[in-house]
Amino acid sequence: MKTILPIILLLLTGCVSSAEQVRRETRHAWQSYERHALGYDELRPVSRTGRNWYAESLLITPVDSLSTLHLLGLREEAGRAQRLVVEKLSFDKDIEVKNFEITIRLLGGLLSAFEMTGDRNLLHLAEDLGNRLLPAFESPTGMPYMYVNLKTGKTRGARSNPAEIGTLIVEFGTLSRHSRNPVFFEKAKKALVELYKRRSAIGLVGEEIDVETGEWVNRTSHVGGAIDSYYEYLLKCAVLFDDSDCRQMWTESVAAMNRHLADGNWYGEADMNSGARTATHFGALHAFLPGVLALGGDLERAARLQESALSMWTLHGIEPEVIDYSRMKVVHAGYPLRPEIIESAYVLHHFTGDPKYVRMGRRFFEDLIRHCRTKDGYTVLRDVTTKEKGDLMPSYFLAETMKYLYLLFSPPGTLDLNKVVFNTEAHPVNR
Ligand code: DMJ
Repeated sequence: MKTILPIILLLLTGCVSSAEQVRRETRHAWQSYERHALGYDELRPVSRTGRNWYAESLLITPVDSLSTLHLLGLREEAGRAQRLVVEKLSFDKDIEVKNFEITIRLLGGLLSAFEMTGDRNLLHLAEDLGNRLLPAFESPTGMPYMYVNLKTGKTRGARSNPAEIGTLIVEFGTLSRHSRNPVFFEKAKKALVELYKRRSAIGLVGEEIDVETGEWVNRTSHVGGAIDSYYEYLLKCAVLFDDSDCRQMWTESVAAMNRHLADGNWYGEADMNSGARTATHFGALHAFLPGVLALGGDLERAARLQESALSMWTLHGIEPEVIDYSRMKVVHAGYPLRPEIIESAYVLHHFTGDPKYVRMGRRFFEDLIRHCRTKDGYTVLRDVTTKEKGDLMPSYFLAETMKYLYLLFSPPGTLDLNKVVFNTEAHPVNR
């Protein structure tokens, strides 16, 4: 029964619209969390247990799921999630958290749900969290430390990377707007500018930098994990806040990226100073780029790169974490339920109207059901070549993967992409 259930579900697809199916699967994932991991940060769907990121729970899955549950009209589930968050979530905890992850999942999730519902309890939680994260920016350069203690404000982790330094302004800027306190926007913008100022003569950034000395520790440049959403937020800062500095930084950065990292129909790795190719790797995280290129107006490059990403997905019937595109061989075989390729299909569909992106999404969804669905939610794969399952449903599966699938299959009026900007965790905030 275990193995035929996904097939039965796929056979039923003819009778129900794709968007409705995504709603049902989202309900399945959320209710599985409620059943086996309620109160924990994340669900382990195979062992049917919960896990926390730190010594105490920050309700990461409930907060990260809020905007999706509201958007999909899962009213009862959204109500339960929101009550849990409002009644139980407190940031007054002596724990050291990752500034970037907590910002994109919790600050972004709270602010987006506040905008959707008007529930000021969510804004108060966001303000409290924002204030507790602020000490992270107290480095000699203004670029944030990687970790901050929520109670004491003690920081740690001077070695950081462009993604963790530069992926804060959508959330901190939105918090400034709602709290009428400019300090959040100012700190996040300074971090972004200080990082940009340290780009190389050919306009690239590296993979690791010391926020105290401002010196690069690793000079490898690419568009994958550790750098990816830095580029995303340069553009989204320009779009969301109509910020001319961000617009200029994006324009110059995307030109350098296209010049030195683009490699045929892929984007590879290069030395940030010389531009010399250092590896021909591309992966699930890199697959955010077609969506960002499309948002930036370069539909042609975006469409070509999305076709490359699709060929990575179809190599083994579901997407590996990293491949070597020169040989089309898997380098890292896991699939942690990542959303980026689906997000890009959704954004490209919005801008082009081309139905091939809906067909692409249909394929992603069916493969997810086939390989990652369990009786109690969805799980990561350890290896896409063998389809061996792991035991985790990361919170971004509900925040992002299911939301972008739903939006891709829904009528255009469901959410107007011209009126919102998605943070990197898929929480929409109003322009
Ligand atoms: C999410 O937390 C965010 O999308 C982040 O920018 C990258 N990693 C995960 C999803 O893959």
